[in-house]
Amino acid sequence: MANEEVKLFRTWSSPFGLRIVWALKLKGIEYETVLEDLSNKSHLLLQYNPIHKKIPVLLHNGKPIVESLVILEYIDNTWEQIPILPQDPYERARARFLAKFGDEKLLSSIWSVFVKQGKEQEEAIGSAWENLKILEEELKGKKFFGGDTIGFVDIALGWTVNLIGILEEIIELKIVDEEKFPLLCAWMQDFADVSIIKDNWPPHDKMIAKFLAIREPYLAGSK
Ligand SMILES: N[C@@H](CCC(=O)N[C@@H](CS)C(=O)NCC(=O)O)C(=O)O
Repeated sequence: MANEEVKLFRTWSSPFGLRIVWALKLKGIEYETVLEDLSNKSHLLLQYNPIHKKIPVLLHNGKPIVESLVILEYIDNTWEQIPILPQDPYERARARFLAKFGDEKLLSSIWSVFVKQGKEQEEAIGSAWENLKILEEELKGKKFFGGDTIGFVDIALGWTVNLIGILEEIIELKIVDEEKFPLLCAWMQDFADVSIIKDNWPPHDKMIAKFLAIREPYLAGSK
C-alpha cells in the first residue's frame, strides 16, 4: 500500500507505545513518530483519543486507533505479512487472554512490589510470583509464547523484559530469578536478543531516573 499515512503517537518511555513500535518494525511498515509530553498533551492526542486521552494512538490514513492491544490486532489485520496472532481460533483466544492477563493482573502486581515497602511489599511479591508462575508454565516446550518466533503475546508481555529489570535495580530486589523462573528468564534473554527489540529500548539511565522520581512520593507516604 503506497502513500499511506501511518503515524504513531507515543512517549519515549511507554511500554504500551513500544508494543506498537515492535509490531510495525516486525512487519516492515514505515511510520512517523509523534512524541507526546503527557504533562502537556497535544490537541491532536486529545482529538484522537478523547475518551482515555492516552498514548499510544496509531493514525492510519486519517483514522485513529487507540488501546495498544487493539492497535496490535489492527496492525495484524491490516498488514498481513509476518502474522503475529495465531491462525487457530482457540490459540487466538488464548493469546488475547494472556495479553489481557499481563495488563490486568501481572502489571499491577509487579507495580505493587515497586511502590510498597516492608510487609506489604512481601505480600505483593507473593502475588507477583503467582502471576509470573502462570507465564513460566505457558512457556513449557516453547522458545517464545508464539512458538519459534515472536508473536502477539511476546509483544504484549515484552514490557516485562525491560521494566522489571529497571524496577529491580531501583528497589534492589530480584523479582524474576533464574532458579524460580528458568523458562521466563530464557524467554527474556531470547526476546531481548531479537534485533527489532534490542534496537528500540528506551535509554536505561533515563528510565532509572524516571522511575526513581515516580517512586519518591510513595516512599514519602504522600501517595
Ligand atoms: N490500556 C492502554 C494504556 C495506555 C497508557 O496507560 N498510556 C499511558 C502512558 S504509559 C498514558 O498515556 N497516560 C496518560 C494519562 O494517564 O493521562 C493501552 O494499552 O494503550
